[in-house]
Amino acid sequence: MKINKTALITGTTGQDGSYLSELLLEKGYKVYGLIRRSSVNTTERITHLINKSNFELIEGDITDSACIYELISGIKPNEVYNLAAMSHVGTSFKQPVVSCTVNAIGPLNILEAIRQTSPKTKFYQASTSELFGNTDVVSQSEITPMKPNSPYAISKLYAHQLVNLYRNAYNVFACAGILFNHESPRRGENFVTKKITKYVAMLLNWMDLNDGFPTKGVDVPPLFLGNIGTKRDWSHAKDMVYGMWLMLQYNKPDDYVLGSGKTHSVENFLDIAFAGSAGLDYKDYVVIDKKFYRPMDINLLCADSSKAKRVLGWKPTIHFTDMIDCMVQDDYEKLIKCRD
Ligand code: NAP
Ligand code: G4F
Repeated sequence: MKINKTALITGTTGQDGSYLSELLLEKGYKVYGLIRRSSVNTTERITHLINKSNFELIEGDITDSACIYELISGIKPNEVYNLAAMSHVGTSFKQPVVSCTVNAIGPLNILEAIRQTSPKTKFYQASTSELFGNTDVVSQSEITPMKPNSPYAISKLYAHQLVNLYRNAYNVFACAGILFNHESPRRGENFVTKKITKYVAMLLNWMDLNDGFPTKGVDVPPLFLGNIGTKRDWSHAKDMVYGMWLMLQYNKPDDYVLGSGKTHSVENFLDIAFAGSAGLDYKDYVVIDKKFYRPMDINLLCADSSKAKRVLGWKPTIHFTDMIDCMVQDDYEKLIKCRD
């Protein structure tokens, strides 16, 4: 059944924005995607959507209150999904002001524009499991105390609290999805999962073209990584964007944790990607480089998504190892295409 609704997605050129755009277009939405001005092309993840009649890209930046005000008052969309962010935790230590401006002031601009000009618009905010910091709670839920420990997480906490404020003080239908890590072939290049799967694909490609196994430092450069002892709860981005949509379809606004409920170390991820996909031992290729350590990190994240399951009927469908396989496979296919 087709739904005649309009949605504005910020961060539409990003991993989640591209999958959410696909999902909403499939559901019959008119989708407006916010895209910021860049000197290079940033539409790689949404090239296949650009000529669709219900998809329109609008140039703008969430830190520009005038631009956001004009946009929301003009379109008055049924739903706004704020996915735009400076989303790299490590980078936020080096660019704290930009992180704060985009991740905290950006959503404030959107919520104010909604409150002043389009109060019936429903709002989704991309909150994060980083909000929990290093907690003693083994499985983190909506009621777990938040102890953010990076500029990224602190800026996201401001936005998370805004959602609560605008919901309670102004009756805005605002939801925050406290999402745990999620990955896909469209994951940004400098996140740990993508660094690993891209490297494994490069090894597979080398083995196709040569006899035997590549030697680190001779045939291939090492894979430089930081702290591989930390643990994350990883899901596939496609499952997560479906959960975002469900939150705005429910009859009452609320916050929800989304995650798989299973935790793995970066080292586990390495093992599966190297041994499972290529029959190789990651220890032969990885070099630990302090450059990739953060001033503070989170040791362990693991989601308790029982509320989302109970209220929204949400559950992840793509298994951790299948997600790794499909990321390696996709990176490998891209390399094969480059051979011709
Ligand atoms: P991503 O791939 O890094 O995408 C971020 C998007 O934000 C890009 O489209 C980027 O545009 C855009 N953007 C950045 N600054 C902007 C600005 N000032 N104005 C307008 N757009 C701007 O992130 P993602 O992985 O899809 O994550 C989506 C959201 O979920 C983010 O808010 C992230 O913090 C949050 N989150 C992600 C995860 C995860 O594991 N992926 C987990 C929890 C929460 P360009 O293409 O021009 O850079
Ligand atoms: O892949 P990461 O950079 O993801 P991180 O920091 O968990 O953040 C992601 O998930 C959050 C949700 O929990 C989102 F809010 C956020 O926007 C982002 O999508 O790092 C994962 C772990 C960290 O402990 C990091 O220190 O991997 C460790 N790591 C080890 N070597 C590395 C590297 N991380 C990166 N990016 N690069 C490395 O070389």
